[in-house]
Amino acid sequence: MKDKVKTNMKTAFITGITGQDGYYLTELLLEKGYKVYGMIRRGSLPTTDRLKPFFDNPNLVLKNGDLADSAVITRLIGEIQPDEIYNLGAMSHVGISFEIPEYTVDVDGTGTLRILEAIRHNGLEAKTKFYQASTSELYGRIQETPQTEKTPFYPRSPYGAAKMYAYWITVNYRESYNIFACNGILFNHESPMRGLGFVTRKITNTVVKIVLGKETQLKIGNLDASRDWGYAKEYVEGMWRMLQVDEPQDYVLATGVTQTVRSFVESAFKHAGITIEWKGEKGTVDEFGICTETGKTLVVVDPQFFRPAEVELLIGDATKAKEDLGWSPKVNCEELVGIMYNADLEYEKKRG
Ligand code: NAP
Ligand code: G4F
Repeated sequence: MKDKVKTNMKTAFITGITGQDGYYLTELLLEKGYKVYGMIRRGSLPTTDRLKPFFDNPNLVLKNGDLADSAVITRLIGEIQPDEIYNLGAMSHVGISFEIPEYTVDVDGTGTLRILEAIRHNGLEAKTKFYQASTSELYGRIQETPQTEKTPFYPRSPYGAAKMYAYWITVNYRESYNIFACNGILFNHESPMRGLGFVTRKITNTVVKIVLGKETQLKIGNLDASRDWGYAKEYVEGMWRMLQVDEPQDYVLATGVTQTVRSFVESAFKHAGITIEWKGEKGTVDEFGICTETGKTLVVVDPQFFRPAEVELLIGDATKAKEDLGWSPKVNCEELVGIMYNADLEYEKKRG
């Protein structure tokens, strides 16, 4: 019986396992009884902090590698012979992609090709299912609202352009070699596991630090950008479902509701019992936010966070995922702010 369980155990290979989505996907797949192999990069400090809760689980195996290294990817996929590959690894910061564009296309674009070629090289076309972490950044300067799987792409950053290559090479390998390969076109999804460089986590973490007296101000970029923000834990369930259906297809995952950065800021301060009033000229570097009770300036606009080209508005339509996969998100943005704020409060109190 024990052997039978082992034989039926599915094997997944995850790139980007140390990131936000890697954490939640690992949790989900281990709960489902998968053997999970994750590719990690060597850093001067450990990169595996998020995965600590799973360190004792014998079904999690971590292997060194990099999306820039085809030899390692080909070897690992040959050794592991995975049933499912989730390609979450990426230089995922849109703003930073303007500073390191060539590296971004190598990892986010060519890195995807390296995995698809490794599937072919190892003769795994009929066995291994492939998930590509595509993004709403593909829509960039949006061509219609809301955005669906059929909306034309118009990326606005080196990151978006690199992910556009990854999107199409995934479609191409599905059509050319009959690989079960899907793109999940995921709109922004956040959580307490979100990196501190992304706007939502930066906001909840800084607001908590202001409350605890560790910081005095939130320095922010474009307050009027609008995003369709969902909860990451729910989105990894959608990734998994994409690989469980009969036909490989591309799916949008989104909440269908959009909010400005400005309203996210107001909402995070509201959780701290602080009401923000905006002063100065709206939408300029002269705008700032004060606490209505104390008159203190708590939010300032800092142009270092502006981008050479901006994606102003994203709002997704996930009807196809609802109909085919039975996937629909439950946590709304207000609840998400609460989840992140409370987690940051615990985190910052522990750090002292
Ligand atoms: P994240 O937290 O920034 O994690 C990125 C992961 O990629 C980390 O594990 C990172 O490893 C790894 N990575 C970076 N460069 C690599 C390289 N050269 N080789 C191998 N691995 C590398 O991102 P996330 O939010 O979890 O997002 C997961 C994926 O979904 C990314 O591809 C992202 O572009 C895409 N996506 C995210 C969202 C979102 O809203 N979160 C929406 C749409 C699409 P280290 O820990 O070593 O840096
Ligand atoms: O949180 P962000 O950096 O996320 P962005 O650019 O939307 O990208 C994220 O979502 C994509 C899905 O659409 C993923 F593909 C990508 O990997 C990443 O996870 O910025 C959100 C908005 C932008 O308009 C940005 O200009 O917030 C604006 N913003 C304003 N002030 C800021 C800041 N962004 C950051 N990171 N830091 C600021 O201080």
